[in-house]
Amino acid sequence: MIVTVTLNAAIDKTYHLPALAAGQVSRVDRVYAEPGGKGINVARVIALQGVPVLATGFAGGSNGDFIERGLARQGIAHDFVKIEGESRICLNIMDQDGVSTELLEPGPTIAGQEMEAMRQKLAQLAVRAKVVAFSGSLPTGVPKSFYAELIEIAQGQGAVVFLDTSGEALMRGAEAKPYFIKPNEDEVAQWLGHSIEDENALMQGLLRLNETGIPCISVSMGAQGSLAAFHGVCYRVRAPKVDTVNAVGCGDAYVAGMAIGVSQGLPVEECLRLATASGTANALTARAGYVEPEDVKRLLDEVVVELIG
Ligand code: TA6
Repeated sequence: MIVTVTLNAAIDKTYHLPALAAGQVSRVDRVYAEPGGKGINVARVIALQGVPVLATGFAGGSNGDFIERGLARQGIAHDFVKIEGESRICLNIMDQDGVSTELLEPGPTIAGQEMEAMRQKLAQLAVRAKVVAFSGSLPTGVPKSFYAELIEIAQGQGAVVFLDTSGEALMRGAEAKPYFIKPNEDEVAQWLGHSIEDENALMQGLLRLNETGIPCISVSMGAQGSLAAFHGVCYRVRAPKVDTVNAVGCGDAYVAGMAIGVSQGLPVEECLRLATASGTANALTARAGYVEPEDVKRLLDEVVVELIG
């Protein structure tokens, strides 16, 4: 089983409208409301590909109820720590030209005993998990070191750990040496302590990070694909060209594909192929964190994985 952890779960609302004009009334044509937040998106994309998954994290209030009911309706197993606060709403406003504006709420304040409940729940769930994937921002009140703590708990139970977050939560979480991370170029530069001039410098930087004890690192190049350093070997991965309908959640779908590949013990190239095909398939649907499994299968053959050093 794969377990996904979303500490800052959300209702992801997507508003499709002709144009967003600041300071004016805009009428919305279509609304999608889904259980969301990065880890929940990861769980959905895994479930859609028929692989056993369980979503955990913090959920509270009527938004938390909506998230849990939505997951049940979508057939996704879940076991959240119930919190006093209200889970957040994340809004994606898409205009007719496909330009997306995201408004992400900070999320509820988490109390000390709720964090303790999370530590205990994770210890129970991680025993049964091959992969535990932590994704997304930390809600208010949660220390930046919390991911590192949870990673150590999951690793202590024998799970392979993924961490997809940003900024200080990533820097601190990475100290616990997760198996897979997905930083952006700026975060890699911050780690290395110098700017990155070109692809070769990025590649050398990722290899140095491998040496610090993080075996698998992917840096997204957007629609072009990604650059990855896995176990001291670098790969350039070219994504198939598609007409993007909604790019929100592509990174989460990439993590989902990678988690499936790693949990099934696929070779590195196949993991990168599945991750990229899943990320690209997400771009083809109007919903965030969603894929049609046939799209993933079809796109697999179109992903190009090159060994570059
Ligand atoms: O990756 C897209 C997305 O997952 C949205 O679905 C939205 O919920 C958001 O990211 C949350 O990101 P955050 O980093 O705040 O957890």
